[in-house]
Amino acid sequence: MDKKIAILIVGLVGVLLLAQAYSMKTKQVELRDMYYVHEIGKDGVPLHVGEVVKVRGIVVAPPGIFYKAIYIYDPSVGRGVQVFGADLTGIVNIGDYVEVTGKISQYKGETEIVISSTTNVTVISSGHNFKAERIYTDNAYDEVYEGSFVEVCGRVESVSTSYFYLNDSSGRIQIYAPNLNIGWVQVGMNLSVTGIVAQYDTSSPYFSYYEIKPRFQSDLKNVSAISIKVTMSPSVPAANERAIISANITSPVTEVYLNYTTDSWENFTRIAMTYNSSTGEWEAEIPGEPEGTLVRYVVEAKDNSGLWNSSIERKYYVGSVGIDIGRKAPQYTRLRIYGNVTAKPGDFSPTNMYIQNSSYGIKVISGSLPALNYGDYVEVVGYVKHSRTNDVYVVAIYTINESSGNPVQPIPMSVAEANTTNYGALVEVEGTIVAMDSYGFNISDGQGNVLRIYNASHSQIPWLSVGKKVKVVGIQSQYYETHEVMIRSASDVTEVVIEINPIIVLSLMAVIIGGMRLYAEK
Ligand SMILES: [Ca+2]
Repeated sequence: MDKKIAILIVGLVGVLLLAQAYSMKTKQVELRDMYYVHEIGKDGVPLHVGEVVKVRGIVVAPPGIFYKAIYIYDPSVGRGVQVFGADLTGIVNIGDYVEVTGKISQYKGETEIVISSTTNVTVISSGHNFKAERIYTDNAYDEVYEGSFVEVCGRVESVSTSYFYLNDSSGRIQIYAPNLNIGWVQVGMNLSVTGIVAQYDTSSPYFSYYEIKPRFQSDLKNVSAISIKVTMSPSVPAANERAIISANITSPVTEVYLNYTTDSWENFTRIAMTYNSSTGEWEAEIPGEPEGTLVRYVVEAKDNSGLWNSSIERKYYVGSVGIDIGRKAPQYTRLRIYGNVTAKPGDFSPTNMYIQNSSYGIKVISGSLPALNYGDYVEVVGYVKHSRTNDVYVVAIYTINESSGNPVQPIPMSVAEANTTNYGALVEVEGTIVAMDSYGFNISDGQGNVLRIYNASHSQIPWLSVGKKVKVVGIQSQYYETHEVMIRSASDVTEVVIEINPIIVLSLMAVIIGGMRLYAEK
């Protein structure tokens, strides 16, 4: 090889390597929400394990309680995560709002953010008020609550040296407190426990052994055995409309309060509830709030022996919110959403459908859906549910068909984009069939990206075969690690006939004829 050319090649390779090193160094670490951090695959391992991310939250378990770990909690979504790896004593305090840069990891089934140095944590602001979300004991035995800061109340079922079981009759949860004094805890006691939902599961798939870890001795309290059930009217108040909260309490009580907040318990209002002798319930009003406000409330009552207990925390969005907001709402938040029907009841199941507004869609589940057509504009009132499969949907309290409309135009999307996002929307993708099975088929874009097409409607499409290029319309969805497009009927799949450009054909013919002539002339 010519020496000059060799030097040139070496120089070029050097420049390329430098450019790559530079781009890696300057690669932006993305700020991610707690939903992203907690996305898992069907083995229970975080989908984004090994990825370096930024997350923000309030320190609810400070350094020194769980060895080198702290817990941060984002009250706006009701999710938190363990931060592990460097001793943060003297760096962060309880109530600090912090930004953490670290690697998504997992230990014994629990998702964590691993930091390598104290410089990976920055305190944004300090002295925040926060409150554990009061949930059912059975809620805590769920991947969806892992890392959350919660309070449960129930009856002690059994006691061991370092843990005990608590049950409010929804299902028991282990309270793991090896560093606290629990010698006084006895079977039959009614206790309130505040702490972190954690997991200690030693084998895959990681869907067992959830527990609550109280932080301080004061996180364990004797409470009343009374049960407080709350209802709200209307189901979701309109903008500036007051909500009437009613509490049904099983036993005589001396004091009843409604606590509510519009800023995730940074500040809250406490109102004495009044007894309505005609209904036998305690009542108070939450005043009207602006459209889109997220309101949280809890009812607290004191029994004859001076012990307190509380209701489950309830949440609602005032007025209506966009489907994009609804998809990120905390677990069990009540809301009103509007959208056009993209998958009718019966397409996938008689008890579900999909609606969409702008680029976002969502599944709606109900045992009594009206007869609907594509494009119908509907109002849905219900509550949001996140599932560990990374699916999110609304369980409808009621659905009203507002008006008929034109079917939604599918959003054109590449195979690669459909494989990395989930908007719950009606999309259109194109690719070549590379595999088929009884539940659907896979398409490829020819550039290494393969997308699952799920035949959720069990449609008969006999003409499909491997190698055919197809255009697919369907609902974009996610099931654990699998991103997929769900077809609604056989007509959602059409064959793409490879068109022959006449100009190219003519040019090719001209070249061939020219070549033949040249050959003949020789
Ligand atoms: Ca887990």
